[in-house]
This record gives sequence, C-alpha cells and structure tokens, in this order.
Amino acid sequence: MQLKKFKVKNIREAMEKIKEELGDDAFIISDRPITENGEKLIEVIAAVEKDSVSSSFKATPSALNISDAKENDSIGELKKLIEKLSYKESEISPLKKEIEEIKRLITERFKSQKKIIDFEGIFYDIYLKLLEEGISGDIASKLVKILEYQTPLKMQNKIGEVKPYLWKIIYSSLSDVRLINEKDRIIALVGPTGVGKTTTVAKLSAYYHLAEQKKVALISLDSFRIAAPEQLKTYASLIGVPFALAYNREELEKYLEMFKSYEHIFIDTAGRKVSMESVKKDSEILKNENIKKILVLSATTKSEDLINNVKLYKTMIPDSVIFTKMDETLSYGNVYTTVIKENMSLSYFTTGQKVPQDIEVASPEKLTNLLLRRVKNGSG
Ligand SMILES: Nc1nc2c(ncn2[C@@H]2O[C@H](COP(=O)(O)OP(=O)(O)OP(=O)(O)O)[C@@H](O)[C@H]2O)c(=O)[nH]1
Ligand SMILES: [Mg+2]
Repeated sequence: MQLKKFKVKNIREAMEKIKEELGDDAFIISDRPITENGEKLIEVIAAVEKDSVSSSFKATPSALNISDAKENDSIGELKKLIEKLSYKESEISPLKKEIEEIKRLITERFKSQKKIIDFEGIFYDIYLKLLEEGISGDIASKLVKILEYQTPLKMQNKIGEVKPYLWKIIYSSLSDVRLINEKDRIIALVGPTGVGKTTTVAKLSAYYHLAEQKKVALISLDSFRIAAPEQLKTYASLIGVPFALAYNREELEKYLEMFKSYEHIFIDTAGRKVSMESVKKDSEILKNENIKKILVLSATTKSEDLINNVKLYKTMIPDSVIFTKMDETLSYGNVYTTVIKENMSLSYFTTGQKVPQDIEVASPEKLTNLLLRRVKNGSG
C-alpha cells in the first residue's frame, strides 16, 4: 500500500490532487484541520494499493511466469488440502454414524416428549417440576399418572390442592428406613472413591460411642494409600475408640476376633476407582456373613452413574444406602430415581463435613419434602 499526505484548502482540491498523483483507485484514510502560516488547511492522507499502481506489470511475460508459479503453488496447496480432506472422509464415517445415532436419540426423545402432552394443565406443570428436580422421565411420568388417577376431580385446579396427593404417592413409594440397630455388630461402609466413607464411619462411630454410649471399635481396610489410614486413626483417637489397620482378610478376621467384646465395629474400606475388579476385591475381604454392608453414595453424582454404582455393589448385597453430600446439591431427583429404580432402602443422609454432627436419619418425609420444594402454586 502506498500512502501520501496532502495539504489542501478543501476536499474538492484534495480529490483532484489524489486522483492526479495516485490514480482513480486511491482513497482517503484520514483528514484533519490544520493551521499553517496562519492559513486554515486540511491535511488529508490518501492511500492506494500498490498492485493497482503497478497493475500493468501483470501483462508482462515474466510477471505472468511469477504469477503462474504462485498459482501452481496455490493449486498444489489446494490439492494437498483436498487429499487431506478425502483422507479425513474415511475418518469421518464413524463420526457420521455417531451423528446418525444422536439424531435417532433426539427423535426418540422427541417421541417420548410427545407423550408428556398427555398431561394437561397443572399435571403438566408438576411433571416438568419433577423433571427439573432430576427425577427420570419414566418415573416422573408414572408418578403424575398415579396422581391424576388419585386426585379427586374437584381438587384438580390448584397445585396447592394436588400437592398433598403427590406427597403421599412419593412418600409411600419409599421403603422404610433401615438404621443400624443393636444386632448390627459389624458394619462395613463400601462405595466409590471420595464419596465420604471415612468421614461417615467417623460420624457413625462418634454417634454410637458418644451419644449411645456403646463400645465401638474401628478397622480400616484402606492400606492401599499410604496416608489414608491416618485419617481414620485421627478420628478414632479424637472419639476415643480403638483403631486397627487390616491389610488383608486374615488380618481383618484377627481384629474382628480381637474386638469381639465390642458392640459395634465399623469398617472403612479402601478408596479405589469403581470397577468390577475393585468391588470383587472388597467382596473377598469382607466375605463374612456377620458383616453388614452399607453402600455409600454421593448425592452430587448423576443418576446414571449412581445406578451403575449400585449395580456393581449389589454383588455385595448391601443392606441399605447412605447418601452423602446432601448439602452440596440443590436437586434430589437422582437420589430418588436411584432408590426407586434399584429398589434400595435408605439409612442415613450426611449433610456436611463436620464430624460428628452432619449426619441424619434418611427419613422418607425429609426426602419427599426435598423433592417437592419446587412444586408450589404459581410455580408452573
Ligand atoms: N459437603 C460435604 N462434604 C462431605 C460430606 N461427607 C464427606 N465430605 C467430604 O468429602 C471428602 C471425601 O471424604 P472421605 O470421607 O475422605 O471420602 P472417602 O469415601 O473415604 O474417600 P476415599 O477413601 O478416597 O474413597 C472430604 O473432603 C469430606 O470432608 C458431606 O456430607 N458433605
Ligand atoms: Mg476413605
């Protein structure tokens, strides 16, 4: 690009000078008023593409050659690109399949969504609220169908009037809470890594030892990671109960024998990535019919993963589920969906990191209230 500055009296003069010196293709980039020797002028900066000044070169044979070479280069690049793209095409076919699969899923989802149009008025609003809470579509649909059937016609105008019927339906769908009782001497907490097993063992031990005045002992099976047993050992000394670390099944049996006069022995299991293999390992170590297993899951995990975890841990026949981190989520539909689909009994909810206080009985009332927080007049 070629630039040139002009000092002129007015724009017309500027246009004439620019045309004369830079040609028809020139254009003004900027103009500003200036004073020079007491005279008011305009400083204009004009520009023109260099090519347009030297456009005649293109007609010369040598210039043609250069241009041809460039074009050839470009064509070569293009060819390479086309090759690359056609190579990619073969890679794209699995992608295409995936896109087809996504399309199919969307269509299916759309079809199943069409079904929800079966619900009208407040039943439709309630259905949406249940979905919003994280309850799976099939369960929400069943609940609303039962609700439609059970709500007397004259009560079907206001959410406030329908809600008690829904409350009862959800409440009665939850089975009884299975708390640790006197007969449960040996209790092992099993579950995916990081859900809060160790913290919950500490909370339960503290409750039974300090509040219920029971003789409690703790065993950790978490010899997998170096610092892991220290966590429970520290809790044990704070609570004032004995602690042992077992490296294998034989050692576990040895400590169970050692603590045989204790009313409750809590076993903390290793934090390992959930897999068939890790569950199998835990099952083998805990292969003792006197050990009651409680599955620990986090309320912050999505339904699909919770259900997968339950399926894996079902091989250990857990007696109930503890849901941890209830304080870290704003929707509980995943908890409900898991419990209903996998037909599990609840035992405790944990509601924070503080030991021992952040634990409570997982009452069906509590869960029902949590699930129906959003269902209120004017919420649709
Ligand atoms: N907010 C909240 N945090 C919790 C709760 N329970 C446990 N935690 C936290 O979750 C983290 C993991 O807890 P741990 O008790 O170590 O979990 P774990 O299942 O023993 O973990 P691994 O042994 O590694 O499998 C810690 O930071 C706890 O303080 C709870 O109910 N609410
Ligand atoms: Mg742990």
